[in-house]
Amino acid sequence: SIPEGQREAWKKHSVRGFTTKDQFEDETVRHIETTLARSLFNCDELAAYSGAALAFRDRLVIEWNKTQQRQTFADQKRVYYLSLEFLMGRALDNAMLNVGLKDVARAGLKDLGFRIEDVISQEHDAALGNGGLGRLAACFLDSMATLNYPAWGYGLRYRYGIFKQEIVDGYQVEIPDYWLDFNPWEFPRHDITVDIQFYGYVRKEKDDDGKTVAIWEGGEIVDAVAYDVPIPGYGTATTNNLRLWSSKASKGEFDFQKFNSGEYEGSVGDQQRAETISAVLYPNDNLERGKELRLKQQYFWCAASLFDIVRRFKKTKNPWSKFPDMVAIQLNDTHPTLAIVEMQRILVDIEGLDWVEAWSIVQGTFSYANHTVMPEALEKWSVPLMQNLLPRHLQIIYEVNSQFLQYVEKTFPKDRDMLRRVSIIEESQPKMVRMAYLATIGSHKVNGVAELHSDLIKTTIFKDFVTIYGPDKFTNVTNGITPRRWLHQANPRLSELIASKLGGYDFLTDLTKLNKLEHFLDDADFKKEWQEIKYANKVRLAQHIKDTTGVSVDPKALFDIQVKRIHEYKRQQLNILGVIHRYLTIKAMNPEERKKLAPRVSIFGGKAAPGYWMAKTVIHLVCSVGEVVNNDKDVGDLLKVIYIEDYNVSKAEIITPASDISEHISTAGTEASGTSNMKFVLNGGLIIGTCDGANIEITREIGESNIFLFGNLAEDVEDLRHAHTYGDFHLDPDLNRVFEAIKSGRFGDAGRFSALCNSIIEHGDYYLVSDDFNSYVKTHELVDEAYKDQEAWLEKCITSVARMGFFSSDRCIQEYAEMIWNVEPLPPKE
Ligand code: GL9
Repeated sequence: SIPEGQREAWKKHSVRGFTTKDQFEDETVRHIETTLARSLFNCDELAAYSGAALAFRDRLVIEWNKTQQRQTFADQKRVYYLSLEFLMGRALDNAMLNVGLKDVARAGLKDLGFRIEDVISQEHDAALGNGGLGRLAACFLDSMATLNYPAWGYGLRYRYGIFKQEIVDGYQVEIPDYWLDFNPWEFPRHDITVDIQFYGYVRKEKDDDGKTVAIWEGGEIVDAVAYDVPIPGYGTATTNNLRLWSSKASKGEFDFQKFNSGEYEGSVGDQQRAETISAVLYPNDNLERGKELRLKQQYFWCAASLFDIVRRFKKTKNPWSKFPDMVAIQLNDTHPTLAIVEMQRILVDIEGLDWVEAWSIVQGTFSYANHTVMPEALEKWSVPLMQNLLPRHLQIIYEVNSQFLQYVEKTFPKDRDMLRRVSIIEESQPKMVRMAYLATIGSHKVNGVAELHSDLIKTTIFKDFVTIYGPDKFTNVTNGITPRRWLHQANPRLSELIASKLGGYDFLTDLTKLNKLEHFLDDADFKKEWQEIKYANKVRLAQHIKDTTGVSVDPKALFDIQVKRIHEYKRQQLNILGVIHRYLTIKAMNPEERKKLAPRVSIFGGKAAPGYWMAKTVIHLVCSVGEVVNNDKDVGDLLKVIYIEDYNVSKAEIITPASDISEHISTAGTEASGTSNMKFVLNGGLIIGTCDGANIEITREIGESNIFLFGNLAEDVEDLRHAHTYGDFHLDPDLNRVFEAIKSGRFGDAGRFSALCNSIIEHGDYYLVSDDFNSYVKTHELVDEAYKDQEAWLEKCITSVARMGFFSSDRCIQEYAEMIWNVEPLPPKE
């Protein structure tokens, strides 16, 4: 650091960042003119965005540096959140709001000739995630910073995020998302590079004390380079760090031999192979495919993060036994489970601790959140694959397993089959490593993400582990969402209206304060304004629909929205089959009957994994039905069917505030939590949903009369499926009518939809579409009825918002901090 004598000079010149409109304009124009080399003659909206982003970035960096210093000197426990996905969305709007300078920026940009909305919308979403799991990680980062927790995120810096979706002739087409052209929010740290080893072999050797040590040699080395992203808290100076690793050919490895001998292409090829590791986000949601490159990604990221965490710990000069008192590592699903093995390897092979001591440090450090019980999503890696890529790690896994099984055998000598059931190694052909078991054994706490889900994991996938460890190792932390992005940023007018009634914006950091809104249920002006805001949000969405699809929808109609990844268990097929039923019903009505109907707009959105044919068929069916219905003169505005292309975080910010009702209709027991259900209700929309995931707790909080629940319960699903398999299956008659219409070619070539129809009619209806169809249709009739009474509807919406306090990710993070991580906040000095 700088010697005492020169520090005054530093302090004098130290950057402070703007606070006034004038200073904001100074900084923005300076960046446009010098950093970007543009002028007032060629400054378009993108350049204005870039300039404003750089001005805000400067401000963030100042507080970021201070926060990092404070956290280093504080010598207290930190949290590391390991996630393969961070679905951040846009950063500028969020930064403006979190540092409290959006109004300053709006006025400044206006002076410079720009509308702030146009500038903000220039930004490319940071889309390093698939869906709920990645967005949860992003909400958690916001809450951890807002609550002043010393917390870092660790992830991968994918060159390509989730693909962009285009709908061409009613089919999904995937376009690569190259998003790094201009990204002012990341800081490359070329000095922070970690060597990551793959392949090779393990040699055993006796050390000086005669102890056998394992030495992992050979193979190849790839460099992990750190890229840091500042994460500003709301209403606090705390600015945490998200560190993303990028892969690069190691300097040592770059083949100069080839290079010099004229094999230029070969040497560039090596370079590219290394860079492939962090090149692309796997686009699957709730599905594992077991590709070697994916395992490479996982190890690359875990090893780099662990090296970084250990290096930081070692600087504190604490003994190893203190590691769990200084470090909490949270695993977002099983994707980072190799971090457990890597930690054990570092402690035993490199630091020379004995096995048992090392393992207790590991268990004290890690905790694991499970996000799904669906069998096809549970990670398993083939033993031969792991043997080849990570030979030493596989040995460690076998050793962990052997000690665990010895313990189980001793403790439960009567249950011989238990060993087979709980073994980390599945005795299949080839053998497989069960990552969820490894994560459970290596952690001190395991949690589910909503009450039902946390109960389910204890009775299904982890049943034996509850017997082995006792129930206390397993707990629940119900998911949450950040009210900063999902209310204040997405719905600024509603946020402002609420603030005007509650006397300020305190509810944004203590969401339970919303409950005071119930006092205003008789306030006519308040209600009128509430309704106007909802209408304006619908007008905005209608405009977006018009601009992108060419279809006009009436903002006065009931907007019925289902936006999320397309998956059979989420049952978009139930929704569209219900829409067809509605269409057939309208067609069969006389004009008098039609007049009594409440007009509807059925809105769908979401990406299908590129290899998931059934999901793609659902998209095609929705588009095909839209094509017919939207052009049917008999129907007019009574029904419109819309597919919104390329659903992502920034689209969600437009869509969520515009719903009257949203659909969360998964087969009971399949959706671990869902988080968009929370977002929609927080924005004054009602829900039609099944008794699944967080819907159940939402119902408990807002009251049964404020939600439209339908369908079979989780506890009955198994029996129903069993019945189907043994021939006890009766296709719902209304649903049969819908299938007849599809088969008759009314929505285009029926052959395209036969697999989808047959999965329900002939192949066991695994997701119980037919079993729930009648109750679904009936419940939609209740929705229609309820919507006719606008006054009562509005009351339901306001009451629901007032009772949503529980679903803030702040509450959720506090539960993790207190029950699982045992970390304290570190607020900035005033
Ligand atoms: C998910 C669950 O399916 C959701 O119900 C849950 O809300 C989120 C967050 O806990 O996690 N698990 C999962 O694999 N995905 C989820 O959304 N899918 C991805 O986003 C990859």
